[in-house]
Amino acid sequence: MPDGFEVGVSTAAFQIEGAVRDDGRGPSTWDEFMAQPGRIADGSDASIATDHYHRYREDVGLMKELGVDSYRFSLGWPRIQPGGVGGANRAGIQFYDRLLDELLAAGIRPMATLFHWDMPEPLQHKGGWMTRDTASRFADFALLAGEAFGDRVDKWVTINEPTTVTLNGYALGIHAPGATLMFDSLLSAHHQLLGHGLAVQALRSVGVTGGIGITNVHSPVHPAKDTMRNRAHAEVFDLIHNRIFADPVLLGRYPRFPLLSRKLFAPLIEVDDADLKIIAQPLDFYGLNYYMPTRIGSGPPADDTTPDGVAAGVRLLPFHIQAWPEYPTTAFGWPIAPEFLTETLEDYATRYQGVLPPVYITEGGASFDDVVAADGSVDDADRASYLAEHLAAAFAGVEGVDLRGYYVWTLLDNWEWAAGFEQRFGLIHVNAETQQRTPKRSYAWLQHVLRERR
Ligand code: IFM
Repeated sequence: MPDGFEVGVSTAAFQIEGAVRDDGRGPSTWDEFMAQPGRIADGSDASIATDHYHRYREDVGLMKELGVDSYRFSLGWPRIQPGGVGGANRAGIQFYDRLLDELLAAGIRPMATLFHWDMPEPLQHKGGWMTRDTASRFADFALLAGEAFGDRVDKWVTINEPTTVTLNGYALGIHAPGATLMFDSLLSAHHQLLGHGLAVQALRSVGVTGGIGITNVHSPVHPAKDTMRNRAHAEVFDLIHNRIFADPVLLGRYPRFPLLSRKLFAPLIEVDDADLKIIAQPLDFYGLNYYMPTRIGSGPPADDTTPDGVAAGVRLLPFHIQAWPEYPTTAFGWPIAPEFLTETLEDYATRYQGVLPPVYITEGGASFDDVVAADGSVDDADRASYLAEHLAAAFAGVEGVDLRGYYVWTLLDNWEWAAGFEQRFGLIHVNAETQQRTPKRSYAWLQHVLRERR
């Protein structure tokens, strides 16, 4: 492990906190979505989740025992600003005050994400990220958070994976808000990026002491066949998944769109230059989530399955995502391919040479069908290997990227959005009925690695 390399664990408010009706929290877009029949694979909801809201002390204790340097979590927007406008909900602020103080007392540096997908419902009803005004509302929320926690947060992430929000939430309807706008959803990408830029300005205006960045999820894209058509489709996927989110932030412009698909990208071609200036705020670091590569084939898919769920809209596309039979897969069916973490870093080194701030892998991890033994233990050797291979790739790094850390997704088995409790990514098993936490073998393995380095 390189000297000073930061190892952390990463979570998100809605996936772990529960207590959705406690202490003045308002409903969020996900509260509404998860209540709709058929949206969540196992019919579950996140109203209790892992009850972290009440058990945060125990959870921080487990992180301390694990020996991580930092903890990435998200601030629940509807907990802090229930209606999405106006002043802060005192009880919401107090919860994160307690969490931050507990972390600092445990010697763990806090990384706080402002938006990890739980938007206050009233803002969603006004169109959510399809509405330009939401970007300004988000900046107001950033201001409240900066004022309240700016003296203690070590790193701020404005938005987590705007790609997933646009593609799964607004294009395909797999995630909240369940819209199926296909390419028209690209406006939600622009508004999130604008919200990011305005939030950076807001945090700086209140003088937060921590660094500020954004987190994008990157998937290296490969054509299934080396044909012109296939390469063109892979390029479109690379644009919608990767480049339209990273280029404006790091280069201050949207990528050049291929002539034949320019019409699809119209919402991003017509944007004002002033917006791009706001989006390209100087950053202290850049967050990258890496899970898997994507292989793109030409022609519509044979069925409606995507890596995150089922979406009828994918049949309308002229391309489809193909499997990687040469790699083992996680329980989600995602290929386990650490060499593509290296390729992700190489993509960034090439594309953003000279403008890339220090990088943190803000998420990486895998879901597996863990088996709980009769004595309650979970021998998830597959997760430990996954982490060993991906951490090794991160430690090796690539030239041109100042990689400073890796955050494991995730601390606890949690509520995995549309998959409900079916996909388990945690280092710690959580019994859904008793909420009992049991560290898995992967936890013990990481603990050992972290102890050895000292
Ligand atoms: O659980 C999610 C997280 O909220 C965002 N990144 C991907 C994870 C695994 O799907």
